[in-house]
Amino acid sequence: MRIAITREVSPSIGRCELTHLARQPIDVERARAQHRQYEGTLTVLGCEVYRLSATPDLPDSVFIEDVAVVFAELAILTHPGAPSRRSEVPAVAELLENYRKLVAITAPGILDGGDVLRIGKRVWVGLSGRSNRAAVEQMRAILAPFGYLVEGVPVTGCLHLKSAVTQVAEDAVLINPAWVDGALFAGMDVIAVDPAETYGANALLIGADVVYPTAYPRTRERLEQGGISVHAVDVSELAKAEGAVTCCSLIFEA
Ligand code: CIR
Repeated sequence: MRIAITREVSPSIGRCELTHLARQPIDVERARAQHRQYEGTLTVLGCEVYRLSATPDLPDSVFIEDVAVVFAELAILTHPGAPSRRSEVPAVAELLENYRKLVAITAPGILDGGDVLRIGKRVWVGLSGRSNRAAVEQMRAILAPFGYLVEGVPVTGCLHLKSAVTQVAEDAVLINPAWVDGALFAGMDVIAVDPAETYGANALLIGADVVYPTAYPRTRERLEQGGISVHAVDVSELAKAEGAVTCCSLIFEA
């Protein structure tokens, strides 16, 4: 069974962390409606969706990807780079422990799940404002017994590694080459975002389908021309909080 854990949009999302965007008012009801449609798409793609509730003290908790990284063998709880997000972890841990053994990243390591890209047994970790080398070392030690190769990757100009690159097919990635070096993915098909769609590299691969924001039609066309099946979702309200499609769920096989 494929499970997707999501977390309700907090009533205080307007007080979210912001790094690259100027603060704009966020319509909570609209964000919630978009989030429910996103969950509906996950259901259509075969996920059993479990939604955790949110509280006003956790403005960013809808971006659940950042607090855990789930592997087949275990789950890693992160130590989020933004201190305001560290209290998001316990509720997610409580649910995840039903499915996986849990291991935690600890200080001085900082890690956001948005910086972790896993393809097969390779794991790239963005060295961003939210994740550091100490966390990469901890991940390497945790994952080495299972044969994963963990590599720290410089990321510039964006929040997380997965703002710059995501997997869109078994052997293809979608990247913004201004933010991450495409040479890292030698041997795979590398599809670049349309230059006018800077934030368009974040896509969520589920099976052979891709969940993708409606905001980037030109890049979407590139994906479809590459034979990729795209399910478009409007996440414009969540994008004001610097969120996109990978960050709103934790997806794994039970
Ligand atoms: C933050 O800055 O932490 C949130 N406002 C946005 C997090 C988005 N997370 C993600 O893309 N993985």
